[in-house]
Amino acid sequence: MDQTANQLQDQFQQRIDLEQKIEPRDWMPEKYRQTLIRQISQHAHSEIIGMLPEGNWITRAPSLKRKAILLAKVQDEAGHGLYLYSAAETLGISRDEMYEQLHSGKAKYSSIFNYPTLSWADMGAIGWLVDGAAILNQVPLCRTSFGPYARAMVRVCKEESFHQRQGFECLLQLSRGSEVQRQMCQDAINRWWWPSLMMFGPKDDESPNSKLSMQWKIKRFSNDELRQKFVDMIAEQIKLLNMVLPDPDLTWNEQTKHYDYGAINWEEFKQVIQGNGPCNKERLEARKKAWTNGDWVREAATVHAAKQAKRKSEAQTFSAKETQ
Ligand code: BYC
Repeated sequence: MDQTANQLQDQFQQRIDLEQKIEPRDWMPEKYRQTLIRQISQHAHSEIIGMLPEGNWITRAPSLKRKAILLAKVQDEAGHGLYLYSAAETLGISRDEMYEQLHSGKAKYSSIFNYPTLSWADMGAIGWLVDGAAILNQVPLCRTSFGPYARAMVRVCKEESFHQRQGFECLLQLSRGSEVQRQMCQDAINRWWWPSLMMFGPKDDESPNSKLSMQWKIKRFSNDELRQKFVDMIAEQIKLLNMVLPDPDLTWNEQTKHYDYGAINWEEFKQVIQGNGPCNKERLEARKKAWTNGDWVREAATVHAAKQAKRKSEAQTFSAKETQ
């Protein structure tokens, strides 16, 4: 690396250390840009794919109130995807490129959305566990070093907190209901618990991106630190539901002041992120179909924008001539 490049790197790291936000037009190492494009676009894809498992239950919500809540939540997720795609675009990648990466399988999205939603209780479990995990991961991202990502996350987190509360309240109702409802609630918790723990990513010593992401303050906490916070939070909250977590090894450790938990099935995680989870193919097919079906909308919007631009430029030429 020549001296100027070294100086730029040093200045960049100093700015990060001083907690100054990096903005799109600032100098940044190419690897920082690529890491952010990867993480933000994958985060955006997760929001959009994440609409599918819950969207599956909108027509079958048990009451008007529950339907309205679920509709609002799924719409929020579409909004989160859009803020995040916009933040990624400021780094010089187009939205079409990001979609292409998703459709071709090059870009990942969160492993959690490759599991099926089998009962209404899954809507509660997703809200409580999946959004609960998402909040723990995303609140620190409000202070991430890249300005547009940090600002997008502020609004996302406000909405996520409502998502988690509605999920917990949904399960609370079921947990106080009939025996069948209680069983449905426990079954959903059993199925979503371990995949929720996998959302935080591989163990720290097997996380190739963490070192640089922590140095650049893209990530503020490691995967294992956040996972532990999540276990500690949920192990307490579940007591209010009078349900149990499907982990016989879950125990309070008086020395560490944290809950110990059992072994995560990392082979399952690997399979899911390699495309072999229960719903990977179905999820990707649904997105590709939506892209193809939306072709005419994109075409119409492009033609309309070109027409508007032409009219504007003609009007400007006309008024310029008038004033001469
Ligand atoms: N699933 O080096 P690592 C939501 C990949 S949306 C799939 O630790 P990093 C919600 C990782 O990408 C939730 N892949 O990576 C929406 C990397 O592969 P590549 C989404 C995973 O980036 C609707 C490789 O494994 N949240 O909340 O330092 C309804 C090695 O990992 C996963 C975000 O995206 C996974 N779980 O750390 C309800 C938050 N974990 O890319 C809820 C933003 C890891 O090198 N993202 N991989 O090929 C992050 O905070 C970080 O990207 C992660 C991973 C902590 C997820």
